Amino acid sequence: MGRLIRKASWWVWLGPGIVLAAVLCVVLWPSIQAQEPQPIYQGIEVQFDSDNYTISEGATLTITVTLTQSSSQPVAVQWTASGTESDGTYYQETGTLEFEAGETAKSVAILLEQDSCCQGTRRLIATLSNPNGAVLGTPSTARVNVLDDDVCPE
Ligand SMILES: [Ca+2]
Repeated sequence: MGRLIRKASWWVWLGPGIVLAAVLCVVLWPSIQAQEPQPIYQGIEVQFDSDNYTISEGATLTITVTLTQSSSQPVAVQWTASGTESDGTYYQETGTLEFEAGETAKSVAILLEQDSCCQGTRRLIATLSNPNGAVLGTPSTARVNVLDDDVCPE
């Protein structure tokens, strides 16, 4: 008899408990969903402001990298500029740009070697990679034309 009563009282609590849990789920579900963390980079793209730059040798090239919208979190991206020097050696310069929260533009300054050789227009390629807090937009690759300022002998 005592055992039967204990069993009955267990059910008495379990029934309302299930109902209460179901009600709480229905009531709280929208706020639980709203709090689900979204990727911070959703919709934020990092890219060059142009896919083609032209500059004279010996000058400083400024490449601007932009975010399509500001982020509430820091954003970082690696950049690389590479090509061939006038003496034929391979050139590569690389670095990381870090955007503070709210910043949407950063610049990279690259000094282009001055020489006295006549070599015509040289080309460098600038690329963005490994974004953190954003995704790569377009353009993430840009061509850099380095104009020769030396007069070629006849
Ligand atoms: Ca030159």
